[in-house]
Amino acid sequence: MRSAKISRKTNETDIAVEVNLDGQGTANIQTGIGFLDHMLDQIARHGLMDIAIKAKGDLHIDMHHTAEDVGIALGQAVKEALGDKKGIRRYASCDLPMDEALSRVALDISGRPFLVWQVEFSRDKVGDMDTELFQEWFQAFAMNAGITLHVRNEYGSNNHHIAESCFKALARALRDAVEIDPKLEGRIPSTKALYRGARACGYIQSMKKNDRWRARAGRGARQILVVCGAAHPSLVPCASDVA
Ligand SMILES: [Mn+2]
Repeated sequence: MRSAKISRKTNETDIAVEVNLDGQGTANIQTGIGFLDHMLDQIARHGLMDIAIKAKGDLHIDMHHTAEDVGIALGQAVKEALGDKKGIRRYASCDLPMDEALSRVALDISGRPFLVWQVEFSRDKVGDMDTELFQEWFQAFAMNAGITLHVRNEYGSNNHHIAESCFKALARALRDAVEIDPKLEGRIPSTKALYRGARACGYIQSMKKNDRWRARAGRGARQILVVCGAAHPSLVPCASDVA
């Protein structure tokens, strides 16, 4: 089971997070910010992961530290639960409608954190939460989960719907990207990892990239990284020791 527990305490917040990526969508979330709880519930429910969060933050100042630090801690928990990322689908996207609003998330569980945020709000607050904090939350989550994350609201007028459709789209895309792909048979979906693995086994002695990928196989190679004319190399079966 892919799960993790994170405890994170600073002068501003004290947060405990538990995540089970292979859960049922059970949420037990108390951040002290009602609307944020409602959003994180969506991630559990529509991401089909179990999430428990208890956060005590300096809400007497404002919601900034709590929203950001909950994003950090949940991101860290997801990253830890993913472990070596063996067998995951890695890429996913979701167009998610909510009444008049449509939001889109595309993500890559890449280990290269990045956030593209193209979402605008017409009000300062939704419920008790400052709308500017949604970007802070997504930024903190992407940086700490190690995810390349693009979020875009295509259209919509109701600010509650705009925010919620972003969180639900993230949930659905995460659910697909962390899913184990049976076709991968436990491999890490990265040519870099394939190359390192093959090299460690002595299957590959050297590899060059010029106008195309070429590799020289070591003794006893069953698979080799090539392939002619491809933008990226991949492992293919190999009968001889040179390809
Ligand atoms: Mn709602």
